[in-house]
Amino acid sequence: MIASQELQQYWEQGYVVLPDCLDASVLDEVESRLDYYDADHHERLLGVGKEGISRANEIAFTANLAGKDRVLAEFVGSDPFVELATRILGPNVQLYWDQAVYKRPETAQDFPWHQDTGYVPTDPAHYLTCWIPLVDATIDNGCIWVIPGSHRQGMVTHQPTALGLQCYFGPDRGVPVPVSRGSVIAFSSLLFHRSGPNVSSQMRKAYVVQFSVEHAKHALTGEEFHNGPVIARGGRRVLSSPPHDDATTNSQGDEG
Ligand SMILES: O=C(O)CCC(=O)C(=O)O
Repeated sequence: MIASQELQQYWEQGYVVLPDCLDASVLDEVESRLDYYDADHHERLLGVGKEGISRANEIAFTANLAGKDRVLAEFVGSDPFVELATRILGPNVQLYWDQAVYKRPETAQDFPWHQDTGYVPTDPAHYLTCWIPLVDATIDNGCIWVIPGSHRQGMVTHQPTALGLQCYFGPDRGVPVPVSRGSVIAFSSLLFHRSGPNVSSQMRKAYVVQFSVEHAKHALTGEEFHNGPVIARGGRRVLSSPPHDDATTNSQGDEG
């Protein structure tokens, strides 16, 4: 899934696009599960308007889905992610976090510049974010933008804003990273990134899947994370017992 040149770009620029590395029929199944959880979450959002960084009719972050869904659990623990994550993080890897991020048509606001570690500080600070589009992500529908090389600054301060935490207010517009369905953007948890408004008439759908070394801890409390299963030990895939599908409850959380 990742060639040496791509690995080099990841370490130098903080991100790399891995084109056409996921199977379309697998993505169909993943998308239908995410649609289900997003619809359920959005229904509740309509009642409250805003919940953390999720806003009804604009953007919904629906988190920790692989822990309760067999299709998603298999997907995040599948060979492409085991290979990618072990190349970047070493032999022992766990799922740190997963969330659907659905940006609805005509969402005028961006999701502001941040590092993923700005939301929850981790030890080690570096983990791997895989941004997986379920539809082609374009400038018009709110693709990811990055500031290449910004990961080298380490963890920086974030300020709260109405749209989410923000770590950069300067003039650098960054670079857009449009990607087609089937591709993955792999980026460092320390990379400054944002997503643009969705001025299209279609939903922009993404699944954000993050992997850390096993035993990663909260940087302030020292507590180990248990948000997801170990997917690799000794560089080899770990087959975890599948969760039973949960068709009645949902969990959400905030993680930029
Ligand atoms: O998908 C998006 O619009 C933003 C997601 C993001 O930046 C994140 O989950 O860290």
